[in-house]
Amino acid sequence: MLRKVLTVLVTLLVLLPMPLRDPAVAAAAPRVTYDHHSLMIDGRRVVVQAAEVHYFRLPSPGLWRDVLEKIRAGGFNAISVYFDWAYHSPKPGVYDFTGVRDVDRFLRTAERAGLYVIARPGPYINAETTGGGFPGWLKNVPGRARSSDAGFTEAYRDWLHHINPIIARHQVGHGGSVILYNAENEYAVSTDAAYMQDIQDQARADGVDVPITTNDCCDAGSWSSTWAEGPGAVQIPGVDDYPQSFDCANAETVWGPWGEGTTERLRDDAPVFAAEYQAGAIDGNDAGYDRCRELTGPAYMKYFYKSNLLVSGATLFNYYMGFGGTNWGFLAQPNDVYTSYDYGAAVTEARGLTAKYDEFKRQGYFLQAVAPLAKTDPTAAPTTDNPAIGVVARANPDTGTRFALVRHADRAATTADTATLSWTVPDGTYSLPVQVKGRDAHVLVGGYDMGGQRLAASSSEILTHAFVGGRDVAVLYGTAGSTGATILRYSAKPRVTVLEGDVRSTYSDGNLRLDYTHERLARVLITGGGRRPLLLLLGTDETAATFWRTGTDAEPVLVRGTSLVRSTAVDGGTVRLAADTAEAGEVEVFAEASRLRVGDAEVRVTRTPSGSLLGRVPGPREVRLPALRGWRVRDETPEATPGFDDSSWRRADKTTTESPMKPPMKPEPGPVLYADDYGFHYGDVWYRGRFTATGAETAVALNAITGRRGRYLVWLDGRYLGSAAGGTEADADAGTPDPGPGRFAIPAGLLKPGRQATLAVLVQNMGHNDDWTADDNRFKQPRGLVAAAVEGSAASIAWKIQGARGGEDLPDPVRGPLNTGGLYGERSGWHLPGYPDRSWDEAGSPADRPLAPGVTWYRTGFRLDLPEGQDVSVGLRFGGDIPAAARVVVYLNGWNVGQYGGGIGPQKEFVLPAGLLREHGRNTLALALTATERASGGPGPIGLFAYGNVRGGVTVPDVPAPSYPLAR
Ligand code: IPT
Repeated sequence: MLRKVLTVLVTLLVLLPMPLRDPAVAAAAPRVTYDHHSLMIDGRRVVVQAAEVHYFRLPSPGLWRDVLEKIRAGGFNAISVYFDWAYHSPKPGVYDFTGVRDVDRFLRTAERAGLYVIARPGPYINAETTGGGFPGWLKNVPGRARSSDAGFTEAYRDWLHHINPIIARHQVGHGGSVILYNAENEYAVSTDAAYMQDIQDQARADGVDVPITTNDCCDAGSWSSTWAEGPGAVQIPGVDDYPQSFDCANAETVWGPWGEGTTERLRDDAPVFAAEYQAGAIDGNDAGYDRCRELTGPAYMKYFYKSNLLVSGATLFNYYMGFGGTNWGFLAQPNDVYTSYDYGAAVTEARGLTAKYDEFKRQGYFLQAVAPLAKTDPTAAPTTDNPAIGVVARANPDTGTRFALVRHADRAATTADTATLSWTVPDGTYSLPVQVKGRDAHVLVGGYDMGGQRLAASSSEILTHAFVGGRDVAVLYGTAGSTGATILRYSAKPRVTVLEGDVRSTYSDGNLRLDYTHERLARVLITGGGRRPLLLLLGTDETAATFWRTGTDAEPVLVRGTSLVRSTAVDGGTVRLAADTAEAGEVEVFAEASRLRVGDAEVRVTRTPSGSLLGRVPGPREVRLPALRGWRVRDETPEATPGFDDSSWRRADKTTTESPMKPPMKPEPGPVLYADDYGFHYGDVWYRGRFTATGAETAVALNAITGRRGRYLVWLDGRYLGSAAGGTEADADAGTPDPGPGRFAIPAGLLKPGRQATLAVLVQNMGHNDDWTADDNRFKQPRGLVAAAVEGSAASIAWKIQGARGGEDLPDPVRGPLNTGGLYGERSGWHLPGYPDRSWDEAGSPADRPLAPGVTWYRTGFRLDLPEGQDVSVGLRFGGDIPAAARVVVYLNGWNVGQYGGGIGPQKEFVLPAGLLREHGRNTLALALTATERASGGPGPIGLFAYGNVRGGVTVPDVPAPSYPLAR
């Protein structure tokens, strides 16, 4: 308590002198508060339903709006966002928050889409991003990362003082929608309380005034609970939970191997917070993300999410991921992911909506519509006459509203079971038929003031309800084919008109009981009985998902049909929908209006017996994408030839390093060859080593650490000696490089006595290890050559190194630090639009051009003019099977949008995001292909395709970026 008072005082002292701060605002009561049950915004309880979204995985600010509107329409009222330090900082002290890094714009877009924000600036974020969000240059900073060591402290404070003010000005109460600030990430692994406290102190000093949270790992119970009142403790600790594991390859059999998935309460004075709840998976086994989507599909979501809601009483949820996006450039952390970070999420990497999206919508709409959920305590459960069906219940202590979770008692059960529940709610005791078909779960509501109605109890679930057109409209649903009953209270017998479907009604003692089977969509109009009219829509899971609830509380709109309703506005009797349609079909609108416009078009409507407007909307026009022709080709790899001029390269002569792994080089103690020590942090790096030959040399023994799936290629005096796999994370733990040195025999007669010999080595860098364990042995594990010797020689080798052009001084800050590595073509701008490739050879197609060791570039252009008012999500597809020897980096208009290759992962399709892709204009595609062997058959057929095509979408401006030549 004392600490809290002090913190408040310190915060006020820090805040008061700031001239820009409106004193009225600074003095105002906090807009975001909380108690045991929930967060409160302006005193109003909210259930926070957040989807994790990473702006850095969608390098097109115009598309941020598309994705965030989809998230909002899918029943979320919030997003959770990591801010990736490495993405913004190429060099100590240098930060960029413009263009695709404009987080101000991202936060503004979220606010406009109606989404609250949980801000997670780390400094450590994990997130399968290179270095877990730590910039490459941090590997050169002394002091253990994720601790209060001095060097690290100075570095992370600088990051926080750049990112915090941006977050602070987007807080609720300051013109934005940030409601929570997440300090660090799963800091359970370490116990440096001073570090955890300092992150929070820095945030407060930078004007962060919303509650501070953190996400504790897995089965919490670590420092944030044990230090509940000590230094480092946060206000609202949260817990991460991934109960379904990441075993995408066994999607059909896996069922909760990592636990029950119920969120632990860590503090009595704060709500239960599911800080990261599994909503997809990384694809460590290369099963493909569609399998991850199956693993974490609707059955899992129903069972685990609904169980968690009712068992833990959590009112803060963040689902990881809502939209995964792309590890474009060299953003991927090497050990768990490849280019796509689709994650099997509800919204795909190509921005498509899935069955998981439908389930989120069903659950999210419910959470938004039924306010008493924000404050519940455990209560006696209804009794069941079938022990196979287990029931758990909660009640709102103020309203008496009851919630009952109905699911199999044995969570592994896959049978279909029915039961009759006897449920005592404030209105009486009711008997309800329930059915659980396989791995499913239902949340039933009783004793609820549903708009102007009184819902005594129902065996159907509530999707949403709204007061529109002078009556309540409620959408309830249940498993197709299951029986349902709904009991509503009246002071006198109401008039019941069944407009559609088969619904029987009986009335006695104030109870109107409706009995039905859930099928298609039944419609019942109930009038009189002492209440305003009610239109009850009784559907199935499937028909419920065809509804969209938009508008404001004062002016709600309910829509059935179209593929997505982004927003609605009612004015002068006309309702306007911003909607996407994937195909022609019906649209039905419940609104205070008589005319309908969808996008720019007037839609002819008729008034239905339900009082709604019914019309038809067209689908999108068909789109034909051009074939990729006119390829030009050029081999590079001049670095391998002995005469290559490397005079401008950096001499690799350092003898000390911050890496815990010290180089075993001869002569002792150096040199250090680690790429990061020379400012080359991302992509490929070249080495050239010179020594005087005797002719007695027998082999070159090298080792390189690249991260998983990396390789290195070796030439001696221009002769290709071969390649080897680079070491991986495993060795950092074991202390010895793995898989061990690559040994390359020197062909007899290649080296002449007394003559200078030149080694040339190209090392891939697949990204930096994360720092999940807060262990510098892991995070500061080097990249590049770590051991080099010539067997049979006593001569010392003079090394030079070359990586991405400019190193930490970016020649292309627009595309940023992660876009290119040190290939000759990358350094020379061959990836850029406007590069003069006319002198290159005409290749026909790269598809089956034979491979030779080294790097070959292909370039072509194509023109697009996609239909206006349509959203065509375009991808690049590699057909056939690429030889294991080949790897391709794909550049679209100069942006590195993917890495393709047999050994990298299962991915064959790459998203070409609008904004980077000129939808109306000329595009340049460049491929940098590295081969480790001769092979016939190239990367296979390459073509454009559409992941999806809808009428609607948002306008996506082209992302401005420089063409060839770069200014510096
Ligand atoms: C959790 C991390 O907090 C998050 O950043 C991400 O890496 C996620 O895992 C996996 O995608 S860590 C949890 C699995 C222990």
